[in-house]
Amino acid sequence: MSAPLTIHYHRDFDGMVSGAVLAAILIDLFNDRVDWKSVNYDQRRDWANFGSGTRFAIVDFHFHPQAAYWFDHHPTTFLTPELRAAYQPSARWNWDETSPSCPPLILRHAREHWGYRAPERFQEMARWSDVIDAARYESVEQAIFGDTPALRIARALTVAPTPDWTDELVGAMTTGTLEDVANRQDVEKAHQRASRNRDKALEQFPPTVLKKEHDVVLYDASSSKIRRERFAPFYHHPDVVYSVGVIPTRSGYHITCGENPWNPPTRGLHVGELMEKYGGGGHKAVGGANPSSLEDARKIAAEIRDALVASLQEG
Ligand SMILES: [Mn+2]
Repeated sequence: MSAPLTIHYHRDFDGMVSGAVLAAILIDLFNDRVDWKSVNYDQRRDWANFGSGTRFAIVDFHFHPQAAYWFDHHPTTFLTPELRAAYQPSARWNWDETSPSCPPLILRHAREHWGYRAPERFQEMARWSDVIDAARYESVEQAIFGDTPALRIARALTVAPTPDWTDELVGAMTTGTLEDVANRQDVEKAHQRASRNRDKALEQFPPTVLKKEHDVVLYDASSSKIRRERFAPFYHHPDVVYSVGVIPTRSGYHITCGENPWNPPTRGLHVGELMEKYGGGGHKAVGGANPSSLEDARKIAAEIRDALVASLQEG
């Protein structure tokens, strides 16, 4: 019998569902022995030796040529051109950067290559993965206050009590529904704590606003005392088209800029390309940069705000 397979999954909602779905499929169809463990960005540093001497799979994370199974949807999945060249779609590998999240492509692959029929609970998890990973919420209220089981779990993840907590939840997802997982006492407790953080963040946002004019809101939330809620700018200012802000990171400051998903620009700039001018990047709708000082971050955020206003006025 072959060695057990470890599924390394990205530690977020769609990564966890990906891990659970692949584990259940491999157990179901191939009677494989599997376990699972989250992978994080620090592990990219020695990527060539990742998993060395073990049998492993990777889901919702960077391509690795030794992976027995690999599935991802991130456009940035290949760390080098050599790794890009080493990838070919196969019976065990698939990459689809058009997929809003990773689980649907695993389910599709399993159906097409292995004749797998996914139970409704996995289809439900895949649908919510798309909503959460691609921020396809119906409204800003749903993004912030939505309390379906998937959204409760996703919010609970923001206050994970230990790094391996997600491994336990992935295990629960292999056998239960989203509702079963969301109703666990530890998830409920984390969700309550995360909801209190959210309420605090919403309360703290208004005084950070520096300027709100011409459909763009500019804010400075660089103080480490300010809690962050990703969509707070659009909750308080649903009429704006863009938000630009400065926020703290573990080691410095970050400029974050994005379209309002519920009031997007009719034309508008490519935010990621705008950020590239400042050493950052991103997609059309959202991007960021990490200037070297707070002073630079503030100056650049104001410049970006001006560029967005100008682009909207060109209309
Ligand atoms: Mn992910």
